[in-house]
Amino acid sequence: MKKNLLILLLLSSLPFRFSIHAEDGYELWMRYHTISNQPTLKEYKKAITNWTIKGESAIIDAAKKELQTGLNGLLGNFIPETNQLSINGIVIAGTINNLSDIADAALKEKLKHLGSEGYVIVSGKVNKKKAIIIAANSDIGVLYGVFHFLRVLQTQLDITGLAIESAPKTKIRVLNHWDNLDRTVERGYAGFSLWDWHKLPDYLYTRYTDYARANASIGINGTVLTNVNANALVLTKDYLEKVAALAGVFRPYGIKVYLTARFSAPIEIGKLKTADPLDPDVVWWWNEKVKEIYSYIPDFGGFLVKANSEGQPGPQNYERSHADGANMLADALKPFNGIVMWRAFVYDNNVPEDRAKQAYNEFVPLDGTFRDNVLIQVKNGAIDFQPREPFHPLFGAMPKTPEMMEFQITQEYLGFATHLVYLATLFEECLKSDTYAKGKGSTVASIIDGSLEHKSLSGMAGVSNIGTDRNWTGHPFGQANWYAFGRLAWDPYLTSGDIANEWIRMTFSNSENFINTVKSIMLASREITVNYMTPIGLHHIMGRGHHFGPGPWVSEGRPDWTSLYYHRADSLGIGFDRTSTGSDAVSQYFPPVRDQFENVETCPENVLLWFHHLPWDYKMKSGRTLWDEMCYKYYAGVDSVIWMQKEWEKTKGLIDNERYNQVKTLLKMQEKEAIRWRDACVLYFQTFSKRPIPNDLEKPEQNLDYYINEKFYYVP
Ligand code: GCV
Repeated sequence: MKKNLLILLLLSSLPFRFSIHAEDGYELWMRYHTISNQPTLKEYKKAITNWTIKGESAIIDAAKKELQTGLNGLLGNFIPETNQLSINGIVIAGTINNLSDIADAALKEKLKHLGSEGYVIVSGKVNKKKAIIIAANSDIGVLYGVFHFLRVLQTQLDITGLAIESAPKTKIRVLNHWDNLDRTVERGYAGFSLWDWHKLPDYLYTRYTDYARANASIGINGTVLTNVNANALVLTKDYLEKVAALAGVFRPYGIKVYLTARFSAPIEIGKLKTADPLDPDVVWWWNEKVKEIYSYIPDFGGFLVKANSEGQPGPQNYERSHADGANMLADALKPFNGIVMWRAFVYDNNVPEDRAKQAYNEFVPLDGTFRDNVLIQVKNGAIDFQPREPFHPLFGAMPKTPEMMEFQITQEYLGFATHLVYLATLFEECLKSDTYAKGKGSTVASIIDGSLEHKSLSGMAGVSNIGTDRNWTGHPFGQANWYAFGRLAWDPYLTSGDIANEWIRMTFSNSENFINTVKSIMLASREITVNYMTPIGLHHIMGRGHHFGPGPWVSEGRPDWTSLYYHRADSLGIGFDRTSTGSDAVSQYFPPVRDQFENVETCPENVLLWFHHLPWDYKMKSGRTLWDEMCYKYYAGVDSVIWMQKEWEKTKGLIDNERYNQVKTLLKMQEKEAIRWRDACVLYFQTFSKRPIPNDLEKPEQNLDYYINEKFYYVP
């Protein structure tokens, strides 16, 4: 007994950073391990001796809990809550109303411009004593401010002269879970769905709370719980009770719940004969359904809808338009302040038109006909979350309609959860693209944040990569993509480098050595993946259905689900001609972007084959032929994965062994898969080019048949 006690005492006296549990990644970027840099720790301890958060609400309770946990962990000892304001080193947080005694005019003025979710964090004096003040206009602003303050400490910034002001630039910042009610996740690679529908509404895992904490910490304020390939069952009473239970867990973290609405629900669960959006019975049914939903979830956010796409029902089944469908739902939601996120991801295999053009063709004529609580949710590119796509031509083409971004965080086309691909660079590339919708400077970011057309409704959605895996995302670096999505939804003008810097510090270490190495891996990783998968603008050449691994030979089934449709390789050359002599998709872009893509000389080489069908001996800027360039890109992709491994090995000993080894193993797997991509693609395209692989490149070990005949069973 005595011996056990001694061991316990010994263990509890160890600093937090030598945590006795394995580093399994569960804590994400909210690790709050004690700061190991002694001078910084000393400085922080001097500056932070006590804390208080004014106000009373579930959100304020969440903020208190977070601040208490965060400070205790980071500073390595208990930091007490106090009511005494005349002490040095107090952190004081609250809404401006609750801080009116201590807030000066300047602080009040600042908050006037920061809206309902913004906050300020300032170093100042209260009762002549040094204090740090976190002030906001609302409780949720206080919680966001607390998370930001903890981030400042986690990333070890100077806290002597804090003068932070922050407010989200977009209004709706949501994760889209493609989670089914049987707990499978469409395109999910991190286990099963977090939502344990069977045990809901009674059993509430602490993971639900940690999910909400993680989202709130990066400013995400909504979650669509269910798959866009929707099941009407979730709209029935039994499920609404379960949804309400989840909403109850998320509410203290400012996260609203949304559901996907299956357009045919009035037939499937309402026993109506039709789902025609103009039919009075259908309108009545949705109105009653929406009322029922709000009786369970008073702050329900609204619906996300995939209609008339990939077999999903929609208004076009009744010869009605997307606007007819969206408006009918919007009218039902309007009295409750709910919104509709109507997806623009539509294409029809019966339409002989280039798939890349269809969304634009369908939606642009509807501009101005949507209700004011409808947003059109547009994928970043016109095809489907490819490793590289030019930005979607719909951005900026519907000036009267709020357009929100849909990014895919889960790596459906980027190697699932075995490839380290930091997606913030992809997100940033798209957000920074200039659409020229209203002349120079009409970036995608300025469209989706509503600033270009002065829209009050704006938003960003991210298709979640989260599941029941202990570390949430399967690959430890998948966490960075969740993190980056949230940060960019809050501020689409942040850079991927700055976001990586924050995330690495909070998730792994503040060691400069470690940060520099890992940041360079992260920032290069997406281009590396493009190189070994789809260089020079190739796209959609993944394995059939599951999209795992290469499948440039995929040729059966509906044409726009084959690879041949996209790469169009033949004996003369390769690429999809989308210029005015081809499908003319370029005409959907504003000039001068249209002209830039149209002209083979000015078209960026990284999207060349997206827009042009070019001969194998076409001269690239490097002086090489197109064929040789393609080979070199594929080989460079694999070489770079080997480089990533070597870089990662330099970090041994700088972080815990568990995560170090996990990433090491995954990088090895990534190399294997990159080789498969390279060899399969080069061998396949060689059957058309009839040219040799350049002499200085090693030859593939297997032949093409080997790759074509490889079978992957039960791919997630
Ligand atoms: C949810 C792609 C994916 C589908 C997904 C669809 C969509 O086609 O492969 O799994 O369906 O996009 O975004 O609706």
